[in-house]
Amino acid sequence: MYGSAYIDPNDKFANEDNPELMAEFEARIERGEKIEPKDWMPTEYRKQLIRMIEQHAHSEIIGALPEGTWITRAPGFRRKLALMAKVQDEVGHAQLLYSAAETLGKSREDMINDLINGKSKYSNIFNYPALTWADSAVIAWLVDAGAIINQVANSKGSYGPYCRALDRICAEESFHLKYGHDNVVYLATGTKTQRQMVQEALTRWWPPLMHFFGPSDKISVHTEKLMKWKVKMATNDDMRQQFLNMYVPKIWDLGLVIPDPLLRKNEETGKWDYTEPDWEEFKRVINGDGPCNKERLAVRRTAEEKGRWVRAALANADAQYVAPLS
Ligand code: BYC
Repeated sequence: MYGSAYIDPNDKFANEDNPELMAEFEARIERGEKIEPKDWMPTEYRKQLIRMIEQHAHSEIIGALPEGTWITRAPGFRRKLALMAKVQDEVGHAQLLYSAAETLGKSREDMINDLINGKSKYSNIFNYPALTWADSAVIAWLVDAGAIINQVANSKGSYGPYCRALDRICAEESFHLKYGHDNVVYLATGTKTQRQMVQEALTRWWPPLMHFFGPSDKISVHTEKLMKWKVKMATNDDMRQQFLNMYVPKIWDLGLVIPDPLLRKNEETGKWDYTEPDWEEFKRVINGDGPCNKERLAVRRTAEEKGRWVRAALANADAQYVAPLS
């Protein structure tokens, strides 16, 4: 139904682990070479990449939903156009990432099924509602900022198709960031009601933003292996620190209050001190029990069902097929 991957996942050679091949593979990574789809790679590297790229792709299509609900209610035509373009970009990012994951041997159909059946994860942050226009502004500024920090780092990684997709995504995200910043500045320098609205949105999104970079390094499961293979180029805590370093001063400049009484730059360590995020809430949300998980997956299931005839028509799977009129 979907375009299929060109690599054969049943190819024994492609999946078999072998010490000599492993040594050469690790030497290539050490030299900073890119691994390409038809190159030998260890099974675990392939599995980890599929897991991470697939989750990233799901995050992009699910991530289009909270902001997407504001397209019809955007304040003014220019903002509506800009938001439509942004949401369309996010869905395009998912397409790039699904294609990158397919090169590793998992079909797009399997990935989508795993998403809608709740087997695959996607970013915690999109399981919260965008209650006001200011929420969409905070997402576009700060969630995209967090995403850029993660993606710029990982675009220097070892798997060619993922790195090339990230390069292209980052170029588009940098426009999203400017769009989001412009919206937040407008509200933060506006009327009392507008300032209050953006403050409330920031207060709502701060805890999920702190979760966005993943669990602290002390409890992260995959970081060590992924960094060894240069799939991940910075730890979760390093990315969180980089985000705080770049964006806390900008948020404070706007007169906004970050809802964390412990947040401050520690002059001795050169790092930001902050309240430890609630990792129990994080676990609940990423395992399907956040405020909007059910709603988000229901939308994807509906899209999947309603889009079936389009994919069938495109694949020319059934020449007799007649599209429903309503
Ligand atoms: N949310 O060992 P760890 C966007 C899971 S979209 C959910 O540290 P890892 C945008 C993790 O999967 C871009 N789950 O994991 C779109 C693992 O569980 P499993 C979003 C998370 O992989 C529209 C477990 O926790 N960015 O920006 O080493 C509009 C242990 O974690 C999260 C990406 O997807 C999370 N936040 O590192 C606007 C980036 N964090 O799989 C904006 C790609 C952790 O063992 N992903 N988990 O069951 C990554 O870079 C890495 O996967 C992470 C986590 C840094 C997120």
